[in-house]
Amino acid sequence: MLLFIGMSLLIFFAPLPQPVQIPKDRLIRIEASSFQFIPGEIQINPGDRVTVELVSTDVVHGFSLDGYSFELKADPGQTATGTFTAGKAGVFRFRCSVACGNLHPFMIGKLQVGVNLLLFRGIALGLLAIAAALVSLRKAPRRRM
Ligand SMILES: [Cu+2]
Repeated sequence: MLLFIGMSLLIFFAPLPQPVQIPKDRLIRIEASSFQFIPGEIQINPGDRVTVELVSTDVVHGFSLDGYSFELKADPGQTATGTFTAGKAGVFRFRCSVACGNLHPFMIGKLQVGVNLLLFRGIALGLLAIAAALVSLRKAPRRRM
């Protein structure tokens, strides 16, 4: 039992090496309309220099990226452009920063910088739990009728 607890702590907290990727220049075009961003999920690599083209197809929309001080605002039919360097790995939300209507608070997207380690750790923990369950089933004494 202690072995499994130790292994699960290791899986959860061990620093895993991020695969090294050569930073690239990226151009990402994001279409903003009430009340969504297209694409709503973006994956890039740490160190990438990202140029965002925010296009608004209806009313004024904003683009504010959590964790980075990066903001854009696009007028109707216009494109706003800005560049940032993805220096921090992790998952960051981006949201509309201009009140654009009823569902404005739900106008949110996701930027993933690097590999989703949490997902891998979760899968590993799940496999470990299955292994622990199998072992404890084998150890349980058999009862005779
Ligand atoms: Cu909005």
